[in-house]
Amino acid sequence: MDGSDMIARVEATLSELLSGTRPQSLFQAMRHAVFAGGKRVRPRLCLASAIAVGGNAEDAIFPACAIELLHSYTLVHDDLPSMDNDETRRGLPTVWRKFGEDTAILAGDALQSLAFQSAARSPRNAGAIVAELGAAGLGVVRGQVEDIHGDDTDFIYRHKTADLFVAAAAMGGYAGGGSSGQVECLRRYALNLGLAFQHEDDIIDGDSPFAEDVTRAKISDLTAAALDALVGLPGDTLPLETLAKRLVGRKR
Ligand code: GRG
Repeated sequence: MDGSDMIARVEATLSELLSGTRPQSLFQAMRHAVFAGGKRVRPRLCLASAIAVGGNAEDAIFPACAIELLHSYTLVHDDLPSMDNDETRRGLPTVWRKFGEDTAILAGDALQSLAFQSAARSPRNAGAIVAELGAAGLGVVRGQVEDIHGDDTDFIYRHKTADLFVAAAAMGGYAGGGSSGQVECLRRYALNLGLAFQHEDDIIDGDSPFAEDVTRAKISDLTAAALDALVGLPGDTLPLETLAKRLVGRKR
């Protein structure tokens, strides 16, 4: 099965996980959050990490869905009036704008719970995968609080953005049956890629805290460090290499 087939499997599994009907507004809000055109970066990272340790991407489908569900919850809550107060995301009304603030809070909560249910259904190493997801969930909140109330850019990027990348890769590594040393290599890859991704996001949004040439140099160094971390992994690392190259220089 190639990469697009595997992402189609993730989409189908997400649909199944989100197929609840009652209360209708809750599930509509959750589906709006998950099926509104996200790039699926974290699930791709998770599946490709299972392959990089010599495992099977199929075993990483539930973890891949789990990390996308957690990511979706963070976006729903980040858009709320009490946080970023955003009215649109991906060219569509945000969940709170379309379904109300109360439903958006609850839809985010429910997406997070569903993420843990999905992680627990991993056919291999479910306990480690659930723990990894929990660490990322705490990490992203630490990053968000620092973003709202502090000013440590390194801390914010490390936790608000890179923690979910690190968890996606580690979860894929565990699902693929990787050793702890191999999972460490995946974490190093994902940390550097996550930081590069955030710097690229700043350029796309035009709000980089550094001059553009400084940011470009950082992205280049971080991408090189990410690729370097893959050396020695026992499986096919091409999907992770391709992902890194695509994310750097992307348009959205
Ligand atoms: C509310 C706990 C909590 C956390 C919010 C996700 C987040 C933290 C804030 C959103 C704003 C932001 C710039 C986050 C950094 C990570 C990032 C660039 C998220 C967007 O990820 P993409 O580009 O989104 O993968 P798509 O739309 O493709 O799913």
